[in-house]
Amino acid sequence: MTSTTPPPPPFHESKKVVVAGSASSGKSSLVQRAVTNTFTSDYLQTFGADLCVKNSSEKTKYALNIWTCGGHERYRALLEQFFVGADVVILCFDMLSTSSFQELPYWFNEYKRNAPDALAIMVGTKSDDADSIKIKPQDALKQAKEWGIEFRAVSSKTGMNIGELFDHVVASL
Ligand SMILES: Nc1nc2c(ncn2[C@@H]2O[C@H](COP(=O)(O)OP(=O)(O)O)[C@@H](O)[C@H]2O)c(=O)[nH]1
Ligand SMILES: [Mg+2]
Repeated sequence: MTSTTPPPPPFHESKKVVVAGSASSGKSSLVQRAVTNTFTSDYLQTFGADLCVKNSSEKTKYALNIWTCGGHERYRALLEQFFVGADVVILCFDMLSTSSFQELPYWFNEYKRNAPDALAIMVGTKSDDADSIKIKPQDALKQAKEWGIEFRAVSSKTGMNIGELFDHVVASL
C-alpha cells in the first residue's frame, strides 16, 4: 500500500528582525507593507510588541520573525527583551519629523547595548510626502556613515524601496 502522507514542507530557518524607532515613525506600516503588501492610513498603537512572520519564498531562503517595538516611553523597560538575539535591527525614523530623527541615537544605543552583533540599517520612512520632508537624505546619510551603517529611504504608502529593503535584509543574513 502506498502512503498518502504529503511530503513535509521544506525547512526554512527563521531569523529575528527588530523594527525600532520612535512612536508614529511608521514601523507597523513598514512591516504591514513588507508582509501583506498593503497600507492603512490609520494609526494603531503597538502595545508592548507585535510579531509578524514574513515567510520565505523561492527568492528568500529565510523566514523572518519581525518584531515591532512599541515606541512609547512606558514600554522602554521591555525593549531589552526584543533586541536580544536579533539578527537584523531596522532603525526607523520619520523623514517628516525632526524629533523622530533626534530620537534615533537613543535607538542606536539600545541596539549597541542589546544586539551589537546584529546588522543595523537606518530607514527613513514616508519619503512619498516630498513637500513635507524635514530630514534631508544627505543628513540621514551623514549620520548613518558616522555609525557605520546603511541608510535607505522608503515609503510604506507607495511601497517604494520596501521590497528592496527586505531583499537586502535576507541577502545579508
Ligand atoms: N505618507 C505616509 N504616511 C505613513 C507612511 N508610513 C506610515 N505612515 C502613517 O504614519 C502614521 C504612523 O504609522 P505607524 O506605522 O502606525 O507608526 P508606528 O507607531 O511606528 O508603528 C500612520 O498614520 C501611518 O498611516 C508612509 O510611508 N507614508
Ligand atoms: Mg506601531
